[in-house]
Amino acid sequence: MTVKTYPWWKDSTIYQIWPASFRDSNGDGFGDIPGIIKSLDHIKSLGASVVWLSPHYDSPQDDMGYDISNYEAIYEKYGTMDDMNQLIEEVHKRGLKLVCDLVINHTSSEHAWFKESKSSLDNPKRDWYIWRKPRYDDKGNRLPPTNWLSHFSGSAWNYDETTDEYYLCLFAKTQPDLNWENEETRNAIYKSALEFWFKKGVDGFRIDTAGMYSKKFAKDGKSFEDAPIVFPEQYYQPSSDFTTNGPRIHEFHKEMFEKVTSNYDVLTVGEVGHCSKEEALKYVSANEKEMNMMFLFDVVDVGSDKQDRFRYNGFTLKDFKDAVAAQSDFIKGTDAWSTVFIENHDQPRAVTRFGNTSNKQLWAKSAKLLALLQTTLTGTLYIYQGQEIGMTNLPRSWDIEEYKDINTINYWAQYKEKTPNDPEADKKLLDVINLVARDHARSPVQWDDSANGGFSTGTPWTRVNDNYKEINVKAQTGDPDSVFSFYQNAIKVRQLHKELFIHGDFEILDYENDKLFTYVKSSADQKSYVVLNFSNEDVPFKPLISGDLKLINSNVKDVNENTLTPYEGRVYLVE
Ligand code: TEU
Repeated sequence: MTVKTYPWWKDSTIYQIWPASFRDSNGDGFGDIPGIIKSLDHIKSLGASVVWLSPHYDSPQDDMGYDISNYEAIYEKYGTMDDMNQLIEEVHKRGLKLVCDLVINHTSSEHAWFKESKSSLDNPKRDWYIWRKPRYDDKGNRLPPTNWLSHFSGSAWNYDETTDEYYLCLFAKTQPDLNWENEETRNAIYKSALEFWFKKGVDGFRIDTAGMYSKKFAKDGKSFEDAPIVFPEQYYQPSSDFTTNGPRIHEFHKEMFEKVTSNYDVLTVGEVGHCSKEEALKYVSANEKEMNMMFLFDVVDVGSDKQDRFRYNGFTLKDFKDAVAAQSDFIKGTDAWSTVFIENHDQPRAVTRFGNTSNKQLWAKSAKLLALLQTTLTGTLYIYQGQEIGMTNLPRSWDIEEYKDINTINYWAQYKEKTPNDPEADKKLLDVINLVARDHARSPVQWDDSANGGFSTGTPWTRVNDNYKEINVKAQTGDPDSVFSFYQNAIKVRQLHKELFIHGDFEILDYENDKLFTYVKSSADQKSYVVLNFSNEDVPFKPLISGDLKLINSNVKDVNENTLTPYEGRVYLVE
């Protein structure tokens, strides 16, 4: 058998921490860095080798830290710089690595750079952000420079009276987009957001909105064009044609690689979302020298409109297979690399969305089924806090007031403005929010069955899921039948057969089957056969491949040769 070696970031399993809801050590109701340090052994025992920490920087928290007011300071509720230095040390002491979040498409409007930029038309930092003059309709009403829609509803431009101009903000009004066209701005970003932390010893970055830095100008090279109308019932329209994968994006990434990231042995993973196979290869082909790997959203967006997650129409298993293939296949035969993930802080809980939480037995079985899927796909594996114990979405019975995410709040408010009295429509939208809102990932991690699930001794900033007594880390640790133990073992199996599961080729065998998801993973000298029953029915089992099948992992105790029970999954070696 050939033994190959790979860069560490390919073979790693990465555990994502979203600090506000991970673990509170001082009873103020917010997760914090000392709470993370206390929990590193849990992460290590899962089998993860890298921790990705969502933004820990100083921030007014309008978008939970993705609105940074100072790249070189810590948000005070999370701790101090000393705590952060200690975290880096404690992570390294355990042989783990630490990857931070790099949010450089925008800053907070509270960042000193923006305060300067906003102060006058001739401030030296004026051009560090994207300012444009208003336009006016026939009646003389002031309008934003374009009809671009914010990802958080309404206009992507915000008017500023001081200078009678609008600034671009593709997310919240308090998240102004930085002007990457300005070289001085780019160098300041490299120094403050990247170098500062590399010098402290962090091992890489998850690069937020990595496809959005280069905006596409109109022919005059300065103004912007209106976006095409895709949602006819509203004025503001998705701007992605002008704001994602733009004309200079690869130049910017190449510069960041050359000037900064290539000087360190670090992991870089870009959140890109959607792009063609050709475009994807530009970002993550090794030869292009931009980033190591990227997150594509095919799987997590399945069933939703790509431009608006709350326009949800459901999906078939075939759609899901397509999505998995899209994220896996683009690297086939290339020097590019990809990622495997099904949850993060922007997504609902996978077991609710893709599994079955109607009873305890199916909940555990389908959470394990998803673990089998994730641990057998090609690329670097990412696991989001709580996924390893099968945490679920928030209960449908909760009121909309329990939802705290700006994305959800703005969307609901805008909907209510247009539709004040329609209980039927309300119910429909609430069903969708209960399925796909970002809030589901953001409820506190359930550590044990004590008050607040052991997350905090104070009042949690956001409500703990009612099911913490049944679903928690303590109950699952050491229980051989738990979802957590299953993840531990599945990660071991993945590591034991790296060539197949981390690096192998992926081929779907039963594309048209609407109950089973069957695929083959192959390396130079081995094959694995994976069959996953995504339905709530017994399905006959007939191997679609020749050779002897040797079972190496499964989520049931007694495997029946001829039948797959509901949500049963099996991983075989083909001999
Ligand atoms: O997300 C960018 C992104 O494209 C999303 O998935 C976003 O959550 C979605 O468009 C909203 O419906 C990143 C971060 O992951 C997210 O948490 C931030 O809110 C966002 O950037 C702004 O920094």
